[in-house]
Amino acid sequence: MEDCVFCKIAAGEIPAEKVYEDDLVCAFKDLSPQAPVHVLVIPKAHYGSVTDGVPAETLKAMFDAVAEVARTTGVDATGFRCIANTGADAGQTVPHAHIHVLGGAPLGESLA
Ligand code: IU
Repeated sequence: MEDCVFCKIAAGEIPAEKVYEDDLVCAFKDLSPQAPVHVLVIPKAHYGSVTDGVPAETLKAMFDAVAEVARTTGVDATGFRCIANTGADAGQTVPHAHIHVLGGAPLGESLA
């Protein structure tokens, strides 16, 4: 989608520190990390949120990417949090579906 920052990151038009990529999804380090490990997993195609008609195959690819990121960053051993802020009350600021992967330290009540 035109003027969507995450579409541009997925397309490589805006630089980001990508840590995983396949045909359907990519994952990159959050610009403003809220934990030692803070990665965003996004579909390459544009959906406004995780509940905006994302096909099952893409949702599976997103969670497979979460597992892969957790494994490669090591947080699978210590625990991590997945957050998908959806809509205004949740504080979603970027209207492109994404899952935050947070870990690397005890997270307490912290929310992305
Ligand atoms: P949220 O769930 O929509 O609130 O999260 C959006 C996240 O995207 C937030 O943590 C930002 O720091 C992050 N982000 C980014 O990593 N790179 C960007 O270019 C932009 C936002 I815009």
